[in-house]
Amino acid sequence: MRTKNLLISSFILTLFIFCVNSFSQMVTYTPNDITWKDAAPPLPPTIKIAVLEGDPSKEGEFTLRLKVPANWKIAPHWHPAIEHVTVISGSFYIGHGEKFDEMMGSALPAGGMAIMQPKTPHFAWVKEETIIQLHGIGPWKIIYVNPEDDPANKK
Ligand SMILES: [Cu+2]
Repeated sequence: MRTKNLLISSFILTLFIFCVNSFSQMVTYTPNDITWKDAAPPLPPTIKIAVLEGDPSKEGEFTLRLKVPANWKIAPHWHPAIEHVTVISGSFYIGHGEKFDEMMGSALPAGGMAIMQPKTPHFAWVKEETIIQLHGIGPWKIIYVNPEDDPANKK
């Protein structure tokens, strides 16, 4: 009887571990599952953020989405690690360089993508509300070319 109970409890435990592992091995989101929060520096507070995978402030893979309001722009900056930007909705305008210049940028429509190698200076802007997805390897940081552009330095 004791052996039978032990067998049943170890079976239940195995099933439980299997279920927990299955959940962490596959995560799915529908657009309605995504919870938006106000962004914090180094992002301006007008942006909404949703972290889908990992913790961008820590080491390791992360995936996040940013909902950017119409007529927003970000000053020239770079990231310490590779960054992948995928446009989910709207249009994202992005340019390469240390000076903000709309003539030096190009539009990425929904479905478009940009890949920035570490320390590549770039700037971006939108005309309509736009959602982008960023994925890369943390810790994710924004280093502004001009530190006064960093929302963390503004009072
Ligand atoms: Cu960037």
